Amino acid sequence: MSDTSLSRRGLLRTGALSGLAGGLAFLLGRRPAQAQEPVPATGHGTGHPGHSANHAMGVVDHARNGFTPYELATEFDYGKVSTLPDGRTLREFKMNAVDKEIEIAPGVFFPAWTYNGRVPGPTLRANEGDMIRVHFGNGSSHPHTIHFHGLHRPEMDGVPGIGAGEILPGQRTTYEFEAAVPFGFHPYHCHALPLKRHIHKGLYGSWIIDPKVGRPAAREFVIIMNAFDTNFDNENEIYSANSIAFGYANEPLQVKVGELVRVYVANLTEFDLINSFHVHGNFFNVFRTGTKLTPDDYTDTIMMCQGERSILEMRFDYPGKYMFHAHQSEFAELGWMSFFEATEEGPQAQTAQGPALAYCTIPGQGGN
Ligand SMILES: [Cu+2]
Repeated sequence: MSDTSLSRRGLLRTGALSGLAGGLAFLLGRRPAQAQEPVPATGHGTGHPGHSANHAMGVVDHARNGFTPYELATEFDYGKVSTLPDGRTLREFKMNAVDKEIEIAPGVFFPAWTYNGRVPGPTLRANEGDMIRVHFGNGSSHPHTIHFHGLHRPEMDGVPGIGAGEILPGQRTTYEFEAAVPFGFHPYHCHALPLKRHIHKGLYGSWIIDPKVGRPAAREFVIIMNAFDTNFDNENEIYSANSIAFGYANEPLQVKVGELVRVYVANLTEFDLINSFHVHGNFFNVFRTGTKLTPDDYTDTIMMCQGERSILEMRFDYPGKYMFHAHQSEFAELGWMSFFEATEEGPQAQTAQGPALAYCTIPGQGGN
């Protein structure tokens, strides 16, 4: 490979990528907000390349991507809702595979395959027991499928050779699930071959099945841990929470001090065996796969294989910024580094981060 290609080792060694260097500068070089005793100059911490307090060394063009990091974390697609003759709720979703170049770090473009033009794909949401129809059209240049984790008939599994099998470019199919079960947090992804390439190119997302009894109202975020092999050497160069390197370091996820925060975390990283989620200054309850209403653990770090997921619940007791990141330090340095920011007043509707509330009660469910 040439010296000028974007290699993982090269990035780690030189910090040559301005956006990543900028992100790191932001993380390493920012000054504490409150006054502190001056530290005598020793030479340490000065003159290091990349240790500038200025993190505006490049920004991702979210408008060009067609989505913002905040939207990826907080938008839910409840589908088109109707009532079946037997009284059950039917939710219909539209999913299209689209080839689309996305900017994953300032100036770093990735030729993605997407569901509905975004990576990760839309977060679909239903209530336990709803009938689900997903109308899938392949507007991409390669055969694709959607394979949903959940309970369903084999012919609706979205794998090659069974049921509709691979959907060719220009073709359509409908995946129908007689009941959204089990409640929890589940991934979906393309299962066309070669599988690792189809997943890695961006064809994945998640769906939430809310339990019939509901969950306590909370501020909710979806975090898909993913990564990008930008030079196609089967090794990732960029890591992220929801595709944008340092996306939530530059624009922290806003929460209100003391409120319940629920984070749906899944690992869809290809090429690496595991990924992990670690929060600073806090601990969370872990609901593995979200399929029970009692927590499985109380910790500050979880690790996941590809396809694993958990629902995390926590509260932030003090105002300020709380780092969260992969506890594989190398992943963190290559983009999977983020912040929650807790304030007494909570997110304000007029901020760039949109509406103040993102509570979980959904149309068709009691409490809304
Ligand atoms: Cu595919």
